[in-house]
Amino acid sequence: MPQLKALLFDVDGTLADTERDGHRPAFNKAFREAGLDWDWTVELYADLLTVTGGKERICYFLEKYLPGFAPEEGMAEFAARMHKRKTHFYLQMLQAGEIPLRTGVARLLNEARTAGLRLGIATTTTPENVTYLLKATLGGASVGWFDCIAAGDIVPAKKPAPDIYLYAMDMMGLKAEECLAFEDSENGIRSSLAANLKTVVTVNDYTRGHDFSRAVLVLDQFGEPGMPFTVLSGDADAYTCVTVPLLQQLFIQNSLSGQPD
Ligand code: XBP
Ligand code: MG
Repeated sequence: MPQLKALLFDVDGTLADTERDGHRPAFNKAFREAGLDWDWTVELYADLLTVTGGKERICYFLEKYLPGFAPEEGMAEFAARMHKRKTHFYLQMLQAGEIPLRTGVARLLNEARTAGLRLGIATTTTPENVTYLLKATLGGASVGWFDCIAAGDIVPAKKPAPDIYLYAMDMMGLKAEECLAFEDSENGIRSSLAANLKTVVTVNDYTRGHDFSRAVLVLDQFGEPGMPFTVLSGDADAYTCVTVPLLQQLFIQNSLSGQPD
């Protein structure tokens, strides 16, 4: 009988709704500080999110929307310099407690730990962004709840490549058949599926229309007792929020039916 051993979480959009009111304004602050009048609006950012990684996103923006822009220092150096300042502003927001966890995340992490499930992170964002988010929302000790925080440039290819999930599983000594992944976006689930991981999705406003046809379950949120999730696709039985028994049930059903192949 297959046994669920670990939960592997994406961060941006999954643990917290970080993009619209977190990363996006932090990029804008960095541009303004540098004397640039670029404004990444909520609408424009939907397109920019098709590229994962902040430095990669800056380069994509320049190539597509400002093709004449040629910084003296070179594109990669310019993007890295802007991104460093963007990270500074983003960390300030985290430290100020401006970015909460999504509904049900803290409860689920606690329940998973109590049940003896191992926890890991697989994200394209910068490592400090993860540790600051965890410390600000769950306390300093929470960083140690995760056996591996796989983040950012530690792998050569970011999502949708499978590299970050493969790296996390390698570090944790786990096989894909022993884990469930949690994602919120198409780039994210392409990455987890390419790493052969059964994947649960919680959507957000930027990702509601993405293709999640190969997810084991798609929800609007993890939910809480008294604050039920809405099932967008898949079968959550009689459950109304994501709990360890629901995850174990999904894991066994989908292991037997050979998901995600
Ligand atoms: C998240 C990202 C990140 C963040 C910004 O994607 O693509 O780039 O938007 O963080 P996912 P950085 O949730 O699929 O991991 O600026 O630190 O890259
Ligand atoms: Mg995400």
